[in-house]
Amino acid sequence: EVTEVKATAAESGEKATERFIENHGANLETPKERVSQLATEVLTAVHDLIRRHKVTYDEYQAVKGWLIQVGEDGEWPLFMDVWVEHVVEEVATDHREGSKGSIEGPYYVPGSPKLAAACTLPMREDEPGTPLLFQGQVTDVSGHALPGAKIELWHADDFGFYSQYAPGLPEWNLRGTIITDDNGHFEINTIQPAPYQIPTDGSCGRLIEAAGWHAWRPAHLHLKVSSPGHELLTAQLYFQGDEHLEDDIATAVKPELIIAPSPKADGTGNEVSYNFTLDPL
Ligand code: MBD
Ligand code: FE
Repeated sequence: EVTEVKATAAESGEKATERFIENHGANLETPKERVSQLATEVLTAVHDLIRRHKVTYDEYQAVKGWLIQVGEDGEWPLFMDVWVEHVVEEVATDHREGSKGSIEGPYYVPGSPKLAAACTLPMREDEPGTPLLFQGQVTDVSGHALPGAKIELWHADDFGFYSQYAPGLPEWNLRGTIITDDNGHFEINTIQPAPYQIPTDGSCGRLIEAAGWHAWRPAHLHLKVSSPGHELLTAQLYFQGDEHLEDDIATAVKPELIIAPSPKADGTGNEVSYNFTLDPL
């Protein structure tokens, strides 16, 4: 029987940090002028804030200790993706005419198992949760179907845990790479994920608690949709009626990304259609 696992900040953070270093090892060559300008503006913003709020020595040392601890907990990927990435995504996709995207978040793993257009995501025999049939089509901005498009789908389980970042889950649980059929269609069987609470026992959790915030993201599906000659679409889909659509800790919800699954006629769970439109490169 499937039971709830306990994920700790230290475990999931350490894995997210390891993964990040594996996938983003190369150093970016950025002109000195740009580095200097951006670094100066960040530091000046901090200096201004210290003056405006008369930040004390005790507060300065507390922040220093907290920053050190974020690294020790491996929570820099989590911190950056929760509180910063949404603005980078906004700037990067500003020009697009096709589907809206959203942030990648800290739990993407490349190379998930390849699946046919009509498929079931890898899951446990008694995977808990409401079954979801998720179907649709991938097209370009003129509405032409994109056969052979790649949809990487990953999401949390019914307890809010991601495979490879929480103990006790099969390696590729609820992760797959789906290839669209000759008409650009896909038809994926999975389960509806649960709302996700970012780890509360690490440094990000300490910040949330100290600030009186909450740690929740609405339930979501993560996707990367791609096809040669088109821009990669990184997106998330959310569920209508979720109590955290309006106060996502990661500020990553857009109205275009909210789906409303309805009960299937045969009573075996829910179904929903969603189409993806990819911009040309
Ligand atoms: C998640 O699952 C997520 O998608 C983001 C953005 C941050 C933390 C956990
Ligand atoms: Fe997520």
